[in-house]
Amino acid sequence: MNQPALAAHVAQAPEHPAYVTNAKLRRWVAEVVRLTKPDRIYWCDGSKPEYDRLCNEMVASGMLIRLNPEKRPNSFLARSDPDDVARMEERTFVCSRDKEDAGPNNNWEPPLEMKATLNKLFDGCMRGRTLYVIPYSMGPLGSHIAHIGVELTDSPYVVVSMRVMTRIGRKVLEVLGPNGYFVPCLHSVGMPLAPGQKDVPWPSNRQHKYIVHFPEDKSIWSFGSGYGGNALLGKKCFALRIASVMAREQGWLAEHMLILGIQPPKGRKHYIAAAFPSACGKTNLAMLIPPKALKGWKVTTIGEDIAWIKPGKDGRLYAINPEAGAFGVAPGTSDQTNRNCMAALKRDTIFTNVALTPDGDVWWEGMTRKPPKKLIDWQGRPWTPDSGRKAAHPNARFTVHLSQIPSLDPEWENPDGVPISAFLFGGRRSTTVPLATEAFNWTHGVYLAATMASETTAAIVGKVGVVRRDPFAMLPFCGYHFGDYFKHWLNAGRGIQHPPRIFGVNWFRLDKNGKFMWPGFGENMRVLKWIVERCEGKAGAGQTPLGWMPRFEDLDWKGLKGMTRERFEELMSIDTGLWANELKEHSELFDKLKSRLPRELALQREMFELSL
Ligand code: O2Y
Ligand code: MN
Repeated sequence: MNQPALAAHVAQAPEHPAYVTNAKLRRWVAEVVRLTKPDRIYWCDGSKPEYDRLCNEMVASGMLIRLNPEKRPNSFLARSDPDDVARMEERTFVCSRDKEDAGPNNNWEPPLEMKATLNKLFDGCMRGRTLYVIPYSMGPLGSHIAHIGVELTDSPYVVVSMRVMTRIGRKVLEVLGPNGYFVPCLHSVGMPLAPGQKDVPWPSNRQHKYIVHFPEDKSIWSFGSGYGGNALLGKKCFALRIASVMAREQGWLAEHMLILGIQPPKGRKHYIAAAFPSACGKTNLAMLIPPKALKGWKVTTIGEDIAWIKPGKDGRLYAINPEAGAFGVAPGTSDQTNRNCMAALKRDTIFTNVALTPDGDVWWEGMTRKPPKKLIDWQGRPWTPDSGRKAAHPNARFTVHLSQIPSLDPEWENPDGVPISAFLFGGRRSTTVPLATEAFNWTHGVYLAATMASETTAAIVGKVGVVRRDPFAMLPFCGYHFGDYFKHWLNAGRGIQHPPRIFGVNWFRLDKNGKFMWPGFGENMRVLKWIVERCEGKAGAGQTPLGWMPRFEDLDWKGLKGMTRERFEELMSIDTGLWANELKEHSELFDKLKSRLPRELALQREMFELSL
């Protein structure tokens, strides 16, 4: 029986299903039950009936709204607390024993003090609720690149989301076995219920929020938020912050990268892993549809957010997507910007903080040119186009299984991963940074990635349009000192026989009139084609102080109107004044990291300065 009710606040170990053979897991669950004092404990088996039952329970409790089954079969809308709408970087901590190990890129508190704070907050925090045990695998079950985590949570929304985003349940425990290693991930919305107290649709703790990582223990504690990256602990917390620490210790890479396949009309398929900060259109790039004029070129999707990359026996790097679903930003997604994604969202999708149409469907800004005449907004209030506010929250999300994406690559679950031909690094830069560059060599590529930056958008909390240095798009996600992380990357390239080539891109440069100079979306295929051809030694490039750059004649312009040689040259131009300022900012970044900055990168900066 997989559903024993737990007598409230028992002091002894709770019952567990017979198939739970891992003694460490049983002990840890018992310990957490004693601390958090849930009314019930439930071991998730990961089945579809379990998913359906939990969704129905949430519909009954008001946490989910079932969408019109004729418009969006098996799909739901959740409305979060207005205070709980995004990842909270200022409440995210990496608590290594030595502060220096966490680096200036992380919030830090001494681990013992943090554990004392958390123990107080977690004491009795699940009263009146169910503790769900979610065994999950990041990566295909049993893959040598995959790792197992177990999340304990009091949120059924987290359970159903984890079933979409990862592989969960009994099958994971079979792989774990009696002695297997797992990352313990403890999560609570931080809102216990007194006997008879009515629950709210989105429980969370308005006063205390903590998303905490202990890199030496490899454990995660998250309190107070039920949203996204704060609560689905397999994603940013495990697959990036903790995994980046594991990767450094074990000689692999855990990266904030999409993985896509590019099939030329003739010849072999290439896989590219690409890092972009949040709000740079990563999901759109991962599901790109090439322009018809580039006949025969195809793009396939392996992942749209995270890559785990390990060296293969043949001297190449191999990547898996550790996730099984996408938790993507809804606003801006449309048939024009991402037709594959819109097709994926037609059914079996959990939407969070989007608007509801009168006929029980969803809508968000950018989905259609004209908004519907009437909606219910993300906070449940009546909305019309002249309300003067957004109908969907700018960080509204969809949670969808990757198998629903039409462009999914047949190799997406290959336990050995796919071989990576190139790494791509990009940011949202309205000035300064040209459309495309190729690094001269691995060290130069690491410099390019270490110094990348992006402008903030409305989807990121804080000021809009501010340039933020975001090395490797890992600023909020690297679980240790960035100086050590750069060193690890330098070593990763040296240790392999066939390192991927490294490229930088910027789709977002504006002209003097504030208009995008590059059409973006499917047209990005022209740059991807050049990258693949560079990997095959077929495409030309010009040498510049920034690296190798495509000249007008190096890109395929078939079918694209309006890109003249002059316009292209403006798009590729290097303004030495702006680059002098850029180099100053590189120095400022390196100064912050100087105690652990690899010398090679400081030298690279000096050489760059001389070449400008
Ligand atoms: O706001 C959140 O909780 C989600 S953040 C996120 C989600 C999916 C993919 N990427 C990101 C990100 O911030 O990079
Ligand atoms: Mn991301």
